[in-house]
Amino acid sequence: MNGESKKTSAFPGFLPRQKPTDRPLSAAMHRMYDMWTPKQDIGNPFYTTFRYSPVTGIGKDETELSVSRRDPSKVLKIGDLYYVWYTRRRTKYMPVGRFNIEQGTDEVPVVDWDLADICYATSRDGFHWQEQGIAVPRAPKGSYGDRSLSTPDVLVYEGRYYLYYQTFTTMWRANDCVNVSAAWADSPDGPWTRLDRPIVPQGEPGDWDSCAIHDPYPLIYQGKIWLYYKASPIDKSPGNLRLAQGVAIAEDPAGPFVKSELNPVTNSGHETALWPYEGGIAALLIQDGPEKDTIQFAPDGLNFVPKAHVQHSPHAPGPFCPDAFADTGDGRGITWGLSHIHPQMPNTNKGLYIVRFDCALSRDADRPEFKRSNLHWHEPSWFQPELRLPDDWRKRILEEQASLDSPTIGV
Ligand code: AAL
Repeated sequence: MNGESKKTSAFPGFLPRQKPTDRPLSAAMHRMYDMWTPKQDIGNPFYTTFRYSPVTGIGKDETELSVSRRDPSKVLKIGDLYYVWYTRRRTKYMPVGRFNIEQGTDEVPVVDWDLADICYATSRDGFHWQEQGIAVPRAPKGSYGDRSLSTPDVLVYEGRYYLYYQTFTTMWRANDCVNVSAAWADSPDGPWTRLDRPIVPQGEPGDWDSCAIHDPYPLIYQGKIWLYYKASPIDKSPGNLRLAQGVAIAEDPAGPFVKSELNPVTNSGHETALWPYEGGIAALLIQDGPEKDTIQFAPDGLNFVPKAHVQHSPHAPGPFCPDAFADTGDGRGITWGLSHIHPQMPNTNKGLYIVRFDCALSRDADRPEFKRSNLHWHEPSWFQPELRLPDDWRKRILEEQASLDSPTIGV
């Protein structure tokens, strides 16, 4: 080349489908191919936006009582009817808060999911629901599960229905320490028989799941019952693992459930929704941890990798997932479900309520309108209480600023 250096041409505007090998690539462009997809959000089957709708029957409740409906299960369709199970609390008093446990009584809840039962509702269209009442009530006073049952999810196995839920005895426990038990029925309308014992027990002191076993989420996968759950350790020192997800596997819905030795299988997430996808399992991780607000995929149900970032994810999503128990090895994905939201401030005493979300995570539905990125939020979102800078922070920031903000160097 007679000493002339050959200048690489600029990167093409049209992203090549294959990773270019004839030019240097930045770390970001390597990731574009190795981790994400050159088809970008619009062509990424794991990317979606979410749209929300109010629902009737189990949505916002205007009664005088302090009412909460939250943590919806997966939605099942049985004949023409959709079914959902959820935590319902109806108390005369509002929760006193997790720092006032000693103020909790048989009538005064400590947290929003205290003094609750497992309720269910049915619908013909997924928007209009009829509450059918309590499916599984708390156990009689003095027995296991007498304080609160919450955060259910549902399994159908060999023609029987199983509900798994957090089971609080005597009193709501500090740090939400709790284990999971179950009930079964021959019909989705019950009657339910409670198995009044821990089905997924807490780990040993020192283990990552020694305090809370939360958010049980059963699927049938590879011929067995896979029960995913979120957990946390007793020791809450900074630096300790918080809110990761594990899985326990059983051949019988009543257990024994054997915890995977790979647990935890996620490092993030909160009330994670999961669904069979192709030959593996997809998961929507929200709210907590370094990989919050991502959709992940594990080809073996265990080794999850982020596949898309999402925004404004549904909280505690319970998707309609017709093949959750089919174990076809060819999971189709999801298009909608139910989730919960906090009512508008300052109406917090009302507890949470259920809404519907729609999305585009199904291999069978083409929904380009859900594939937009570059979303813009309007005033009410920016200045809602969780985002607006509180007055006392502002005061401290102004004080700090006086010493922190040295003059711009070089002017
Ligand atoms: C939720 C869930 C569990 C917790 C509480 C009710 O976000 O993680 O269900 O116990 O909060």
